[in-house]
Amino acid sequence: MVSSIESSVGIERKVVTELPGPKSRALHERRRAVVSAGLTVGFPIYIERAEGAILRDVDGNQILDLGSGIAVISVGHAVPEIIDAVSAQVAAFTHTCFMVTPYESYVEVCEELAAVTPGDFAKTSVLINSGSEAVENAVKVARLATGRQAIVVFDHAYHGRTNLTMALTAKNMPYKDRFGPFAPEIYRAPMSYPFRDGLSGAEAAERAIKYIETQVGAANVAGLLIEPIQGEGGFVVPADGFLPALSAWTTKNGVVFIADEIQSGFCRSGDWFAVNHEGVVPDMVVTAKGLAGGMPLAALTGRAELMNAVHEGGLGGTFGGNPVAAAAALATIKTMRDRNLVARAREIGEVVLSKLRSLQQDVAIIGEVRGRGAMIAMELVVPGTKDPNAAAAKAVVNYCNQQGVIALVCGTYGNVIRLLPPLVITDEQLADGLGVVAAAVRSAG
Ligand code: PLZ
Repeated sequence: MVSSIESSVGIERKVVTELPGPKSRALHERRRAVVSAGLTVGFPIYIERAEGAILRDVDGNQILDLGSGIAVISVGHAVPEIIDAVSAQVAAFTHTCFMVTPYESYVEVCEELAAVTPGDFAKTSVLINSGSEAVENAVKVARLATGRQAIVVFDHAYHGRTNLTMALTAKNMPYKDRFGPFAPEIYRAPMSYPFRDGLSGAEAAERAIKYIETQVGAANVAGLLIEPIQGEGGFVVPADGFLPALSAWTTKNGVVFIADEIQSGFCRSGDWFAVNHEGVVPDMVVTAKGLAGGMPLAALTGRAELMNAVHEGGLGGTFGGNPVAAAAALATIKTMRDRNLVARAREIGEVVLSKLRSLQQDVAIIGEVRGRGAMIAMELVVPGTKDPNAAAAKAVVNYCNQQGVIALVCGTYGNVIRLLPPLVITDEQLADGLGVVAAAVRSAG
């Protein structure tokens, strides 16, 4: 099948032109005339092919991808099993609309979601197109199932760019600025952010719960929505005990606990889901990104009694659970199991943590190194303080880009460098990439 076509993408980082090269620069000029200026311009090298952890651009540069297209390509680029599954599905049929005439792969994806998400109770799912849309559906279902309206979210949260999810997202610029008015009945509680608040998980949970009980009222809360490790907000890992305490509070108060595992899920954190590290079992889980190996697919999975409380026709969408995306998801999940990518994510985490922690010993701009599995970040500060150092973060990413490495910035203050390598990255590629990142940090420091 298609996967047997020999790929010409190498396995090594190789910069052969200035970056961006002449062909990328020409494409970027064309883009300016027709693509909205409202989109972020990350690193404008235009990609023509990719394999494993390497992107090849139109000028023939081979770029090491430590971003995975923002945590999507966890299984790597151009996985033969996914290419085969997608190609076969394209040839069979590409769309019917599951609500009009259904097909097996949608059901199979929901069976897999029920099996891999935490909790051994009956679960049902709805498949949709984007992370934001999955979050929107979680809010719809939580409200309908509880008959309540308030949704509690957290400082530094990122949940999307649609109108409802902008309201759920914390950071104003660039996500929300002048795009309001925003949806009502959204309440933002304080997050556990050990580097900045110094609180234990129990203390931070008590603070959040006190806020909710005094300013919202437990009986008004439909759902508590949280990223178990915050993504865009800065790879904030809450202190141990924070998530279990919140989860216990939701159970006690009839509140739906919704884990946004869009960035942290599907092996990324060194477990199938980041909530598993503390044995937290959410009532609902939202997934997207890594789920379908690069095809657009998202899901809301939850306790059957909540998900099935919705009247027939209350959930859906034209493209949701598209058969090609569903085929990709099945091949992706199988690949994750077959290659034991949970274990590989843990190995990557150990290598990255030890490298960056030793770098922290001799570079004063690293305030903290944190994360789990293949989801590790450095928070950069002004030396001797905890003041965010966004300029250094920008310099580090630019340096990496010039050396042919993709690394991404995140954080409410724009001062966190996050590494999200494909989980199939080789040891050699990882060592090479970390060498570049270390040189970049030294140069910025
Ligand atoms: N929830 C936790 O990480 C997407 C956003 C990139 P969509 N994060 C990348 C950008 O600048 O738009 C994300 C996430 C978490 C929800 C979302 C939203 O997922 O698929 O982008 O809608």
